[in-house]
Amino acid sequence: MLFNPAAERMPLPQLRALQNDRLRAQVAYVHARVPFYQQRLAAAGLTPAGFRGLEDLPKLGFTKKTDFRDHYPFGLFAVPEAEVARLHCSSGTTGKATVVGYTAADLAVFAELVARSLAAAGCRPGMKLQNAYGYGLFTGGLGIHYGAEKLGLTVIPVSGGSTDRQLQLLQDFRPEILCATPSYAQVLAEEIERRGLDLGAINLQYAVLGAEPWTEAIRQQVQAGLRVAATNIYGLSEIMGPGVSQEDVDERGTGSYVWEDHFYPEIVDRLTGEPLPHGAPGVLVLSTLTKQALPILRYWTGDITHLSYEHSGKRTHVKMGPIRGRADDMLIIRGVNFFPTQIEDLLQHAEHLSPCYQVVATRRGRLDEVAVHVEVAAALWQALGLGAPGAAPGPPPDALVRVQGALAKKIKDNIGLSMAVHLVGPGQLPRSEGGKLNRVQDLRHL
Ligand code: ADP
Ligand code: K
Repeated sequence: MLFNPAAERMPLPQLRALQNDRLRAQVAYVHARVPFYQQRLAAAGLTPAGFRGLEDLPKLGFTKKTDFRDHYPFGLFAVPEAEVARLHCSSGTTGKATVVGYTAADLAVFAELVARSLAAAGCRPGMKLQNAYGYGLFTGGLGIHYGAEKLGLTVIPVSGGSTDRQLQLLQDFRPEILCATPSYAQVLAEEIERRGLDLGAINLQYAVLGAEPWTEAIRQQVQAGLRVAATNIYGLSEIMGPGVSQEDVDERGTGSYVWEDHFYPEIVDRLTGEPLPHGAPGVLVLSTLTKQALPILRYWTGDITHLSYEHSGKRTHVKMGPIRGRADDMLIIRGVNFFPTQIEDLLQHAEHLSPCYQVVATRRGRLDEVAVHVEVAAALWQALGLGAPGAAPGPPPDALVRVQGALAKKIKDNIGLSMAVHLVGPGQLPRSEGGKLNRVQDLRHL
């Protein structure tokens, strides 16, 4: 189902014309209202009257997270405080929270784009949605909430965490849809299995997962464990919140539609900042086209992905690939660029291992070392008669040594780095407590 077919299927020439009109208006608007952008435009030799549109956009520098911090809390806002209908903060994965604001009209667009996203995920009016995204300053909870209402869903605003309650509500209220971080959806799937709950008593059909990077390995685990079709929702507070892009349930694995009538995406080189052609991986840079309270031009998301129209299906808008990590998440180990999610890709095809892992980077002398901790699949653990997963380990059985060696070799062959592989029992690694899970510890610079 398309929530807004006229917008979602707009022919490309018309979409481009709309973007140009909206961008020119947004540039004139920030020039008149936001000193920060007035200076930026002047520094780039641009005037609102002379600004031609998309073709002039790369002349502007980037807006970065530090710009939000330098203008904390409301310095980048384009409207008087009294016109701000709501404030949110980013969840602060990378330092001090940044403050964002919305007018009533911004909130209406936010709700519409989340409604579009949920419709693309398979949700239809009349269904119930259990919202396990965190409510509060984080944009996830309320962002999903109002979009779900706009689509005509019944919202169960449970927020993140409280696994007992989540499972109870899934059984008692029988929602068709779950919204959660992928790592928390994994936790719910595992708990259902561990407690031996009957999947028949749970009515889920769709899971809409986002707020942190995830991969096909996790998709498979969640889809099997919750018996759902799981799609990706992407967004960030600085631009809006969840619903900047969304994967279609029938086109899973081919990327997420960026709602191009409201956001203009570019991919740039992470070192030079130069725009890259479609298909090339780089940093996603987003410009808002219709924001009132906090219009942002060329926001450096730090997220690494690529764009492509090749896989367009039901809609004309561009698709972005999965986030391969953040530019600032990338580890450079002994000169090799490495995203921890590459480990996840390998685990997808590793027999006898679960997709629960942790990567720890340390430095011995001048040499970077990486240790990968992975959970053994419960089936193998039991078959080997290894007992309680947390018990003091005896000498590992040959079967485990072989599994460990196979993964170490795979890592070396595919990533080009030798890493120490440590296998642990099922359930031994940290789990999401309802929010984001950090699978990477970089201890090299402590
Ligand atoms: P923070 O930067 O503090 O996490 P937000 O809470 O606004 O701020 O989160 C936005 C970021 O979360 C994005 O820039 C991206 O790194 C990550 N993110 C959000 N959705 C996804 C997703 N579907 N896949 C991968 N990463 C995502
Ligand atoms: K996030």
